[in-house]
Amino acid sequence: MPRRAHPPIDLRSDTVTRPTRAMRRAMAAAVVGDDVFREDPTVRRLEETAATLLGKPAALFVPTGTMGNQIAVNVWTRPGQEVILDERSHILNYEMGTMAAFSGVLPRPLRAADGFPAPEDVERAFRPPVYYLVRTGLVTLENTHNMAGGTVCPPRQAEAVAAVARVRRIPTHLDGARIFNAAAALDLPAARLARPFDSVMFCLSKGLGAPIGSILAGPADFIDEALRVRKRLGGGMRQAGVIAAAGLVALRDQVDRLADDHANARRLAEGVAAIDGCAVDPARVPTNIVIFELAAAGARAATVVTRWQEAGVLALAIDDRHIRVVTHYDVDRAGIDRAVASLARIMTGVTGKGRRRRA
Ligand code: TLP
Repeated sequence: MPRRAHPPIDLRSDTVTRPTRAMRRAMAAAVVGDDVFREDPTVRRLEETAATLLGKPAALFVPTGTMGNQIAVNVWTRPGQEVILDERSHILNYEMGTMAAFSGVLPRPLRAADGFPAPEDVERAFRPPVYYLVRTGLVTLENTHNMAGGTVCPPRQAEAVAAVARVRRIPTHLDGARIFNAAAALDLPAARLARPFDSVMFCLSKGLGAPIGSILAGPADFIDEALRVRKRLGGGMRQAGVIAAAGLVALRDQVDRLADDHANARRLAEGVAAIDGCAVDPARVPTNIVIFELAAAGARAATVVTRWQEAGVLALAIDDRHIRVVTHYDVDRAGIDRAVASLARIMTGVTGKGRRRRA
């Protein structure tokens, strides 16, 4: 096997980031206690910091984004109710049917081009108040929207969706796994994007680079109940300060550099758009996720991903024609350029095309 000049360029997800040196130092030095007794000072400090950043009264540290979302679904709903969400949302597609299995609720998926249902569509999805019809228990939005390509919800649209729910006293939850990416793209505080929603989840373990952990934030009585549900799910952790310490560093050091990941994603999209047989509109890449289409006849995503991997670049085939790449702080601009150059060579092999089009 020839030795590779560079380590692999891992663009499968921003979850692959490894803790920074500052995070490892903070983890080693963390003051800890038993968090099931709520005695871990580092966890409590992280929860307070996160609540403040999101403009919510309280917050809870949870092991994963999935658990944070599913706790919210469980606390807000009753079995037999419907949850209104986008048809490509993470809660519906990538959380293993937990809303049905654990909370006994039905999804009510809506279609939306950018991943954000219009307030009129949400309004239409509410059933008339007739006793024998199913009731809506929760409305959720995802921002940024992963499978729509890291799209950012216009704040007015989020406010309008939350407003139609509020009129009917239906709670709202934001899957804000990448809310800080949305905030960076809009140059607004995350609290502004969280404001319309009763509860919000965000991940420390994605672009912010912490090794483990997410935050669920909302009203104090909601978080009291969320604490019980977290324990029920087996998410009560003990000396969790060792990981919360990394989360605190993530919030201190990593938020302001997310814009670099966005610039790299745009650069990657521009490079990919210039390759024959690949299609993506770089103007529609606002954050760190690029989903491009294989437009050339005969090109299959799985084949291209395998060849790219052989060349040292990791990406995800999301269906037969689409490939997702995600930028993060472990891949710099030079890595992005190498990834694009290698894709151009592969596309030449796959389609006989692949030459870079002249601008
Ligand atoms: N997303 C992961 C995969 O599960 C797809 C990724 O690589 O993007 N909400 C959103 C919008 C997410 O993108 C994810 C993870 C989650 C929730 C769940 O977070 P975890 O993986 O911590 O359970």
